[in-house]
Amino acid sequence: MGLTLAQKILKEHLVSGEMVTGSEIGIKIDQTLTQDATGTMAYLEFEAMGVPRVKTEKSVAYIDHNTLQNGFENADDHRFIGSVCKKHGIYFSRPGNGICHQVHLERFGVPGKTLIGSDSHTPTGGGIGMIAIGAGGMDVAVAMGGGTYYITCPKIVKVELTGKLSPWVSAKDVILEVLRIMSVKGGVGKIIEYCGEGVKTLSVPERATITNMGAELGATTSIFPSDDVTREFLKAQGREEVFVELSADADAVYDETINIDLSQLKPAAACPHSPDNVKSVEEIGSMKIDQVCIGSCTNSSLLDMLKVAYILKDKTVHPDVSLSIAPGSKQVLNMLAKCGALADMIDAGARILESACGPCIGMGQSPNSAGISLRTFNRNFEGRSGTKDGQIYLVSPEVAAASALAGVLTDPRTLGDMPKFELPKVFDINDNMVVPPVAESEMDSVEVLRGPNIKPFPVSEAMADEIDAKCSLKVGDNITTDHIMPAGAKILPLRSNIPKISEYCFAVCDEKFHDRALELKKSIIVGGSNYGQGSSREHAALAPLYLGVKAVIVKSFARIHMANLINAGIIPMTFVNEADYDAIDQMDELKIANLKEAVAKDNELIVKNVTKGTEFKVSIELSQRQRDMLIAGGLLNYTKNNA
Ligand code: MIC
Ligand code: SF4
Repeated sequence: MGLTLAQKILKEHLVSGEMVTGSEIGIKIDQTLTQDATGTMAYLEFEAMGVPRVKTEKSVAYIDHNTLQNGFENADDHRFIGSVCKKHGIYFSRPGNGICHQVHLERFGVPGKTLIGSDSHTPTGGGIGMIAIGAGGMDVAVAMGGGTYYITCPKIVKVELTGKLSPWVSAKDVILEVLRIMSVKGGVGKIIEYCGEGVKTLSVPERATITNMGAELGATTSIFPSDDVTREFLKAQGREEVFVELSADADAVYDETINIDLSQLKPAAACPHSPDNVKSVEEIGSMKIDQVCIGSCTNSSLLDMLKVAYILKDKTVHPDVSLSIAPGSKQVLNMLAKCGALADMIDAGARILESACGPCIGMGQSPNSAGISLRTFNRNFEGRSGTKDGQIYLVSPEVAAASALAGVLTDPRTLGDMPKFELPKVFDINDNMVVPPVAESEMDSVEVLRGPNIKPFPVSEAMADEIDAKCSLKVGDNITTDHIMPAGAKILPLRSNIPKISEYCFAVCDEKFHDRALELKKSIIVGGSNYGQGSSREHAALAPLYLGVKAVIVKSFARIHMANLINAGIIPMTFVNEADYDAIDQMDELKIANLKEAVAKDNELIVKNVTKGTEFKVSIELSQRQRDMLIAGGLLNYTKNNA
């Protein structure tokens, strides 16, 4: 039986377990990336492991999220990360060099290699045939130290692409269609593999838009074959030598198949407040808009920006609309400047932002009250923009630019003929904003610089034999990590200060949660399905840990968040019978006896609802490694115990 491309790469990197769907496998990691909002913690954790130099083929730290610096905190964190990198063998991409995923694709990604990143959109690397997976900071720290990375051996979904995109229809519309079909939880436990004749009609940046936003499916990752298009891209980046041709075997067997005829797709938008709430632009109609933001790791490539500049050229942004544009990397921005496209954008009235995440993570550009904002980003979760009642629609750069001119949601197919947009034969290459580490022999001369905002991470204790605790919070379905641990300009600077950032934990859902949880000292959270979807931020586990949360009982978990909970020593439990969810109220007292014994070997345990005088079953189907880790009180304790 043949193998799919993802299976081939996983098999080649297999360190433990067997390639049996649903079982835990350990893989060797070739490359890692971090960004600054998760990186400070990841490097504190790396330091705590006591490994002098990273053991990966390449590890890169990017500064792209916390670039506002409206206080000393972010700058201190940047300085800390820069000095750790220099000492321990990590390449440091300075602020201004661009968004981690865009730059990594351009300058460092290698087909056939494994990459984990402390950011959920790491699957962008799947656009050049990598197995690129988003993970919690602690997992990335372990991988930098040469440790194995563990995942559930995924199902493989084949997305068979046929045909060719019509003019003004975009890669964004492809992934929005996949999201419409599969939903934000449809990809959990799966890798999405793109195949078929349509693949060769898509350039690398287009493929990367699709794999990037596969994160919104909850998928482990997404991947495209590495073919002539990949070779051309790498050649233009001056890196042809890393090219290898990769594809699935002709007789590969897939768990599911989805067929998409590219020629049938139309411009689409994900409506508030979920990336899978997809409608065609036609269907939504010409809604009046207040804001347009173009950029983010999904849609900030040179190709995207050239299309936007073409649409804006010699026109003016509608008087009622604010348009901001953040090119994804220094390379993109510089090439736009040199070819004159940047001038076209500026002329039209676009507000040019630095090459960073910016508005995507609520770092500025929050829309007006109840404002309608079209964004080329990947997430439109409630409140993420920084405006609680902001109405965010996710669209392609083509829809965004056409609408910014018209002042209403606009189908770009009304723009007339589309010229052929092509990638350059040679990109502008200048890696002067990437600081290499010092040689190992000189590492002792590098001092690690810490600011006062950097506080030690909370220590978890070995598991107690019983939990007798109140339900400090009950929430519904599809709770995102933006609910659990919000981001934005005010909160992000506190990413290296868990006690302080915990004050905002779940503030979107319940402002009193922090005080209540602290008062209770220990508690349990109850939630619905797809709990913890979205970001990889381990702060969504570390803040609850700090606030005394011992277990989370939900209908189902998102992958990265569940791994982060286990790493933090918080027990993830799922209802055996989902109807039991309804019978629990916030502040009910829940009791679990013989906990250690059950976590050590059982797949189910009984929870007593002392308040209601009832009991219900929860499932704790975990690997032995996860069980041992929970009993030890999380990954750091487990690693120390085993050292
Ligand atoms: C996001 O898009 O939510 C982020 C900010 O990039 C996060 C990482 C973080 O919270 O720092 C992600 O996607 O993992
Ligand atoms: Fe940055 Fe937004 Fe991409 Fe997250 S999704 S890495 S915040 S650009």
